[in-house]
Amino acid sequence: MLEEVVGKLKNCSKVVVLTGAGISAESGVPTFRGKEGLWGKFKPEQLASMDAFMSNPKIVWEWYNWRRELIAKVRPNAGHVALVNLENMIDEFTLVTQNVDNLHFLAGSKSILELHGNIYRNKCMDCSALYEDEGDINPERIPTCSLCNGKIRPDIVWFGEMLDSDIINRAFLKAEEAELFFVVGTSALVHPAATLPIVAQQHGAILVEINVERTALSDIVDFHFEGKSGQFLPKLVELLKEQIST
Ligand code: BV8
Ligand code: ZN
Repeated sequence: MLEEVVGKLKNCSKVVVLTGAGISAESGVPTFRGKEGLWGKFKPEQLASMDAFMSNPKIVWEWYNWRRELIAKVRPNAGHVALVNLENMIDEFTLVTQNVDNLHFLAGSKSILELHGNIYRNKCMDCSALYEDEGDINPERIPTCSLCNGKIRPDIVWFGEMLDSDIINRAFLKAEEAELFFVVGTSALVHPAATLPIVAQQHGAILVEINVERTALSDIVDFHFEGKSGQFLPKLVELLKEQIST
């Protein structure tokens, strides 16, 4: 199965990889919907939504500060690094991530489309002005925007919020052009991200899923590999290197 995928991959020039929280799990970042997942303790609506921020900005900032501290202590894992190596071997490679943990950037990936924002970026909740160097926010004294006095919030896409139109449009364009589309470490439950692999397949892409369990996509993908991305992706890249050198 893997040889078959790599045999196709070596003849592809347009490859897209969509990642979710699963690719960061082996770095120690909790996923959202797993047993010990983030959503286990909290309800997404309670924390990752504008209503939550409007009604209780303090608890929302406490949650994001807690996640920032946790993520600051972890490093990219072999799965992130394998995607950097893959990017250097493919003519037109696009990494689309749902993750906000900045680990793909830290690993060295270049062409990243961050669909749901970035946990280290802040913005004004009213005029969206960016406050990148704000550092950690004190939940007791949330700063306000110097332009419009709006409260500063994480630059993350919450439930019910539109994604950045330029980013999501580019992601769909790349999905439509893709010859091979990998879906790595995502439960494929959140839209519009989870629509990307479907659009790719509708436009002729081969769909390859890498996950430790079956997901909402598993019945329609062309190849489903059960395994940890940190173990599987390096193997795939090694095999591709061998096949390209022969
Ligand atoms: C929007 C920010 C337009 C918070 C997040 C139908 C169509 C369109 C929209 C909707 C729809 N139905 C409902 C909606 C609305 C909603 C949605 O999709 N809801 C879902 C839950 C049904 N979508 C939205 O609200 C989006 N906006 O649609 O705008 C609009 C606007 C107004 C009105 C209507 C429409 C906004 C979505 C963004 C939400 N924000 N995060 C934060 O992060 O702080 S989403 C959240 O889930 C995370 O960001 C995460 O990225 C995302 C997806 O989760 P996963 O990454 O997949 O993580 P999960 O834990 O679920 O799964 C991990 C997987 O990894 C598992 O499969 C596991 O088996 C696997 N795994 C674990 N370890 C490993 C592994 N795999 C490999 N190796 C391992 N080692
Ligand atoms: Zn403002």
